[in-house]
Amino acid sequence: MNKIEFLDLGKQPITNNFLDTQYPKDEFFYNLKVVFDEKSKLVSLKNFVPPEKMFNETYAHRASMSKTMRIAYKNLSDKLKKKFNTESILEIGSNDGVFLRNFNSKNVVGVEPCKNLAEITNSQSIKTYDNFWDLNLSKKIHKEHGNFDLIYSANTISHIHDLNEAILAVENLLDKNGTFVIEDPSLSEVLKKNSYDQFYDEHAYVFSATSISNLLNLSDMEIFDIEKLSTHGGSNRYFIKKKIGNQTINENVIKTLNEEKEIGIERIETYQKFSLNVKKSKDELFKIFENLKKNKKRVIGYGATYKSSTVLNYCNLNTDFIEFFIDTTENKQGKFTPGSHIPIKKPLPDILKNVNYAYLGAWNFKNEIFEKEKEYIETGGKFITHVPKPMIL
Ligand code: DWN
Repeated sequence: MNKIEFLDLGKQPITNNFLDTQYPKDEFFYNLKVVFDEKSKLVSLKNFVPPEKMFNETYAHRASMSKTMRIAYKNLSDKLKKKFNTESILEIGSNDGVFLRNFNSKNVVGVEPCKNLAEITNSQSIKTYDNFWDLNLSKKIHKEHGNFDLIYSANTISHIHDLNEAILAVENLLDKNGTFVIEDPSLSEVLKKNSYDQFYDEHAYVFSATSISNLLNLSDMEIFDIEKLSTHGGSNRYFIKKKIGNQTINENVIKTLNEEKEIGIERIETYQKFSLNVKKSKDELFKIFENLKKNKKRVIGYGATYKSSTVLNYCNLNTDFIEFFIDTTENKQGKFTPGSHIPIKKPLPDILKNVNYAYLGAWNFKNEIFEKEKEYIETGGKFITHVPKPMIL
């Protein structure tokens, strides 16, 4: 038994289950516990939630809803076009096409198990398979499209439970000198920022370069470059090749692995200390909300993110403390946050009038939000965050 439990975030709902009624009778909950595998150094949820419960035809998250992300994907596609031969591109977890729509190549294919999202890209002439990523699908795509010279996947590989099969399925489709690019939240950043809200049902894993490298050791692929990104609260972008491929290995790889060693990514004690910081963060955040309630301040939530579901449910924050959330995603509006049952509203022009505090559910878009809400800030409106520690901004 190599897996050691270090964090218990309590009873949690399905983060994508934005509710039609405020108090449903049959809401699904599971115990959100996090474990560290001493052998592979992988950090994962102890209990995986069945994928069909999470990724279905009512999937709410639309990657194109933030300007920051639209720009980030446009810039990335320009860069990849320059850097690699991108005649044929496959994206695993293509969401609403925010990345693929930047390409005009001969062979652009998406994979997206959430049927409502796959429908969007299929209607934009981006061939999209509405299936889960596995070896069978990979073989089917191979028959229909052959090999790919670029396989890209952002915020998806960490959602797939059987990582060995997911990697095999990529190997099967990747050209000899092709590049597999993945990006996911970085475990180092989670530890540094105490951003425990990166743990929720969909995030079966939070990767480090160390764990990705150990995982690839079981395959015929290896990392040849790593970029650190500010997106999604701090992510890593891994460039992966076949061992027989002709790409050279950048010194960033060893540098990142060494940095991770220095912060103790390979040691259970690091995670036990993190767990204590998380408990402290919960108490401090709750005190802030309690105090504001006592002083009769108007408090709302800004960005009903999946991440914030972990915070709200772990810290027992509900409509006693947060009047409502605002969110730009249409299919969240008019609904209620999972587990915590807080109404979600459309951000109409005057909605922040007379609001004193806004809890930043979308803390990862702080800059974009602060830029947008200049008037609110200038007229005395404040934000609350829990990252890197609970505070008023
Ligand atoms: O990995 C995942 C990430 C990429 O997306 C998925 N498992 C699910 C989802 O997680 P999330 O909800 O934590 O992601 P975001 O991108 O942090 O969500 C931002 C939310 O905030 C969106 O619902 C849009 C909203 N928003 C807003 O209302 N006003 C965002 C901005 C920038 C704004 O100005």
